[in-house]
Formats: sequence, structure tokens, C-alpha cells
Amino acid sequence: CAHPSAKPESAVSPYACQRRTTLNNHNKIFTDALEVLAENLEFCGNQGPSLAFRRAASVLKSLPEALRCLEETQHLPCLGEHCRAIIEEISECGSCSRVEEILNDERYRTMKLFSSVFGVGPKTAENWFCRGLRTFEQVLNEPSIRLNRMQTAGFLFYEDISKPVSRTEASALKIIVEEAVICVNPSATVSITGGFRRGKEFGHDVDFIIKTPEAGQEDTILPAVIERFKSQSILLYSDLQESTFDLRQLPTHRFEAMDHFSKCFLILKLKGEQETGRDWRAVRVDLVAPPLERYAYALLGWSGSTLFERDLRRFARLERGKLLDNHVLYDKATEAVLIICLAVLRTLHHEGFGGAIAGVTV
Ligand code: TTP
Ligand code: MN
Ligand code: MN
Ligand code: MN
Repeated sequence: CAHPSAKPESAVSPYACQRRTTLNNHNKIFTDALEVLAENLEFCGNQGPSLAFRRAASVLKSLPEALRCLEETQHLPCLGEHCRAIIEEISECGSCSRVEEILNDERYRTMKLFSSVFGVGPKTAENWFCRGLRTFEQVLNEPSIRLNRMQTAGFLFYEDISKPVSRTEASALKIIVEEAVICVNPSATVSITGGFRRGKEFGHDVDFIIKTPEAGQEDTILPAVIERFKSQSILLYSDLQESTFDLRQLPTHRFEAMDHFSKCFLILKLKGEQETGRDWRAVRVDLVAPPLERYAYALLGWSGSTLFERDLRRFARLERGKLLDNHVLYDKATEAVLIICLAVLRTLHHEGFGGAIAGVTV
């Protein structure tokens, strides 16, 4: 990607955090294809090349309308020769032969199927594929395979948790989570984060961030909330990850998918009439409880999307000489640790995150 300062004012930024993205994707035929190519590379462990396709798809998603001709891609960042050839092929033929080939590829199809199970990552999916397994039935009947607790829950609730969660269901869950949180700590508050915070209508789970007003409460609240869900008989699965956060920790250069805050990955029972005739469905829920002084960073980090977060950090590092992660913003030149408060974060939301990182001098 070219340096942004070399581009005219109206140019699309190569950083996802500096692009406004509509919820309405006008270039779905292209982005779906690019994402299949990206996913296929991820299944092969090629994270670098995969990222190039993810970036290209993200740029196209930010466009206010559909591409009309290939020339329009000339001035867009992150779209190399390869991506442009794919866009051209789709424009002319309606599909891309390489993408069609992948979609019909046994390895891709099996990896896609296996990794759709909660608790099964690309490593496990590949291991099962290499053993000649192709279906869930074969996996479940293979005596040498011992599923861990997460995978067992993943198979048990597969049908429910692979079905998208709606905004209405997310709102119903917020009431349940809020009730449990307030019951164990009346001064704590709950906010929805993740995809629903970005305005999405559907998600694969519902993410909540808990704010506790006193130091140390962030470590005790999640176990108590889990106990509360258990006593209400709505807890189907829980994986509590205790905090490994250290106030003195400085951000790293590497993009890490997981942060150090106290969090839990849950499957909850959501009551309500279902298409299956049952009166409940299983839903994946994530809770994170950061210490109050790092709340703004955690909220920013958990809002996603993954590429937005990645680019926000890249922007901070390359354009502003600062290191950012879910915990802190660090100025390399002055060696100052910058703590953003929530009020500043709200301003960042209004003015666009990327630009505003520049102005943070708290
Ligand atoms: P996800 O729930 O995986 O993704 P999403 O909400 O954007 O999309 P979906 O609708 O499919 O659920 O993750 C939400 C954000 O949380 C994502 O930006 C990654 C971030 N996250 C952390 O920052 N640290 C962590 O430890 C974890 C588990 C997630
Ligand atoms: Mn490319
Ligand atoms: Mn989510
Ligand atoms: Mn999540």
C-alpha cells in the first residue's frame, strides 16, 4: 500500500481505521470471492498473503456504491494486480475460476466444516482432515479422537450456535446479563460491544463489556456472574479466563488476538419460542471485565472489526510513533504511557479513530 500522504484529500485511506464503512456492502460479489481466497490461505497457515485479500475486501466494503468499471480500482489502496485480475474476471464472467475451484475443493470444504465448530481451530481441523475424516459423524465415531470440553459443547449445541444471533436476541441477552451483573455488584454496568456495537444486524455471538467502579472488582465479578447463570439454569457452557494483566506491561508490536483482561466464553440458554419447536436456543456470549482505568482501551479493542483493530495499531505505530493494544497507548519517543478516558474515546468515535489517535495527549 502506498503512503497516504502521497494521495489527494479525497483518496480512500489504506488504513481501515480511517475509512467510514457502510453496513450495506455494495460490492458483495467481489468481497465474497476475495474472502474465500483469504480463508483458503488461512486454512493453509498463510496468514500474510491472506491479509492482502482481507485488506482488499475491506477497501471494497467501504465504497459508497458498486464498482462500475475496473478503472475505478486504479486509485484504490490495497488492490494489487492479483486482486484487480480477480475483480475483472468476476465483472466479465460473473465468477472467478480460482474461487469456484476452491469452493469445490475437498480440503477447503472439510476445513470450513470442521472449523465451524466452536473450539475447533485450523490446526485441529487440519489434523482431522489429514486422518481422512470428512464429516461430523466420522469425527464423532473415531475412537482415537478425544474432544476437549469446548469442542464437546461445540458439537452438542452446533445447530443453535451456528445460527446467526439477531439484534433482538442480543437485546434480550443484554437484559439477562445486566440483571446478573447488577445482582452481584449493583454499581457495575454492562455495554454491548463487538459486531453489534458496530451496528451489525446479526452476529455469531454477543459480546459484553463490564465496567466496575473499584479496583479489584474486575477479578471477582465474572465468577459471581457465572454462578448466578448457573443458579438460573441458563448456563450451558463456561470457560473463565482469569486476568493476566499487569499495569506495567507495554504494548507489543505483534497483533495479538487475545488480551490479558479477565474474560469468559459462554454458551447461554435464551428463552423464547424457536423454529425447532423448543422454547429456548443456545447462544454464544463473551464477557470481558477490564480494570476501570483501562476500560476505554478494552472497549475500543473489543469493538472490532479485527482488521479495523489491526490497522488502528498499524496507524498508531507507523504514522504516529505510538504503540497501541487493548491495554494501553505508548509513546515511543517520550516513553510516556497514555491513558485515554471514556470521554476522549467518545470524541474519537465522532471524529474518526485514526485521525484522533494523533491528537491524544492525555
Ligand atoms: P468477535 O466476537 O469474534 O467478532 P465480532 O463481534 O466482530 O463479529 P461476530 O458478529 O462474528 O461476533 O470479537 C469481537 C472483538 O473482540 C474483536 O475485535 C476481537 C476482540 N477480542 C479482543 O480484543 N480480545 C480478546 O481476548 C477476544 C477474545 C476478543
Ligand atoms: Mn492483491
Ligand atoms: Mn461478536
Ligand atoms: Mn466474541
